[in-house]
This record gives sequence, structure tokens and C-alpha cells, in this order.
Amino acid sequence: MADAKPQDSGAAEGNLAEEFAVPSQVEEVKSRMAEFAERHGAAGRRVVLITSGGTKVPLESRTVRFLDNFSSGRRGASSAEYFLDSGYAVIFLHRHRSLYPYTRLYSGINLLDALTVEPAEDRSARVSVDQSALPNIAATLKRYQAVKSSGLLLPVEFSTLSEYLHLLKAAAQALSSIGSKAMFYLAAAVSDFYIPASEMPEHKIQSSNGPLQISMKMVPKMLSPLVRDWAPGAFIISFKLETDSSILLERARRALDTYRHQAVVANVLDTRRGYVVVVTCHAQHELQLSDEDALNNVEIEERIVSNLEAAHRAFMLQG
Ligand code: 9Z3
Repeated sequence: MADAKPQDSGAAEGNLAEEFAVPSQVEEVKSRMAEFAERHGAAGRRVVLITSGGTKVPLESRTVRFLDNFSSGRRGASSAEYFLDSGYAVIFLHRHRSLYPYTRLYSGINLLDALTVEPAEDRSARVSVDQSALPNIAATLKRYQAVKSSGLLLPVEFSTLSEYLHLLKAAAQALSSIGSKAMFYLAAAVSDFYIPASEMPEHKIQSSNGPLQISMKMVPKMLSPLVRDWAPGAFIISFKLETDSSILLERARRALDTYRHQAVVANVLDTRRGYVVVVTCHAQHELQLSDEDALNNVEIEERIVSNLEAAHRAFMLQG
């Protein structure tokens, strides 16, 4: 997640398909996203594309080992809920098995510990839920079902880095028809490095060959063609993650200067659940949860989404 200038990219965005295999489902998913965007755009709704979760980068083509990262997908999944609450239609481009809207609230719980069977004798046995083991389950389930039946949430999954890159491009093109009604909220933690297929060993790397040295290429920065070519009218938010807080804001500003999009949400790994800065070309908004907020289970994503929703509205008015 280091910074790189666009010209450092190993693969220029134009030849994405040469370096990253095109997933078979991409055209079909693209038309579903385009239909979703047009339907909601025509109904006067704004549409946000959220990217969420980490990526894994294989070291062998018959993959035994890969490089992964820390991202749980919680930022993306909880933000999706707040965007839905704010009236957006949401395309949720997430890594397979990362956290998912609503179910994320129960991710640390063993479901079987919250269920009991009664009576056990025949096939009419009912399974019931211990609501104290699944806090707010009734309200959450109602909200989940309402969102599902309203057709306001379109989940799209990726597993590999290649899938992520091609699906993001497809999503950008699919949303171009709704112009400034589209928001991109790029919260996924995408690897900056990869091994091109042509340089990857086919079989498992042998430890008998001794210590391993690998050389990786830079993943193309998708923000550049996204802002310039694929969705020039959209409201685009990237995220900047650092572990050293002293360089965070400078890096966020540098990203804004380089890509010229609308905002960067800057966060530090250890404090990301309680503190972020929304950096735009004119301003800097610090969003911080107080001790009282934390006691009341307020989530920082509620603040982030509220801040960006208002900024998006102003952006659309500027026309
Ligand atoms: C973020 O900074 C997200 O806020 C987190 C959320 C990944 C930290 P979790 O998924 O964590 O809730 O566990 N996302 C973007 C990170 C990133 O890779 N940014 C790139 C960079 O920093 C720019 S696109 O260079």
C-alpha cells in the first residue's frame, strides 16, 4: 500500500488484459451492474460502488502460497449499511468471504451456540434463536430482508487480484451512464505488488532450493484511468492507509494532487475504527469517535458516510 506515481505501474491500464487474465464472468456482471445503475439512476437514486476487503496475490500458478493482507472488509460492509440508510443503491464489490453487510454483526459468533431445537422427536421440530446470543437479531434480519427485497444491494464477489481489477473497470464503465449520481468508495486494501503470470513458477516453490527471493511488479493504479477515462463525471473517494501517522496527511494530499479526484479518507492501521480524516482539495475534516460514542456502539462509518453524502450532494449541484 505504498505510494507510486502512475508511471511506475508495471502494466499500463490500457493493457490490463495482457497482464491480468480476464475473468470469464466479467461481461455478464458488467451488464448486471449497468442495468442496476440505469434502473436506480432513472428512479432518481444515487448509486455507490463500494470496494471492500483485501486481495491475495499468488506466488505459484498452481497456488500453494500467496501474499495476503490484513483487511477484514468491515469498513466496506458497515459503510454499505449506512449508504443504504441514506437512500443510495449499493454495488458491493467485495472479496469472497470478507465481511458482508448485516451478517458482519455476527461474524465473531458461533451460530450453533445461539440455536436450540425443540421438540426434537419428529420432523416438525423448530429451531429457535437465543436473542441474547445474537444481539438485535430481529431488527437486523428485518432490515436485511427489506434491503434484499428492495433490490437496492447488488453484491459482486472477487477472489483474485485480476478479478478485482477487471471488475472495477467494468463497474466504472457500467456506472458512467449516470454521471455525477455515481460515487466510488474505494475501501478495499488492494495489493500494490504482484508476480506476472509469465514470471510465475507453475509448481510449488521448493524449500529445498534454499531461501526465497521474489521480485514483484507494481500493480497498475486504477485510480488514474478511473478518474480520467472510465467515470470522469463521478464522485470518487479513495482511502489511504498508513502505519506511521506522521506521514498520513502528506500522503493523502499527494494522492489527491496526483489523481485529482474528490476526496481521500486517510486512516492509520491501529486507530482506523475511531479516527479518520476526510481530505479534499479545499478542506480537511477530522472524524473521531468519543468515549461516549464507543459506549453507544456508534461506528465511525456512520460519520464517514454522512460527511461524504453531503459532499456528494454539493458536488452534484455544482453540475
Ligand atoms: C482502507 O484504508 C480501509 O479503511 C481499511 C479498512 C482497509 C484500512 P478493514 O477492511 O480496514 O475494515 O479491516 N482501505 C484502503 C487501503 C489502501 O490500500 N489504500 C491504498 C494506499 O494506501 C490506496 S488505494 O496506498
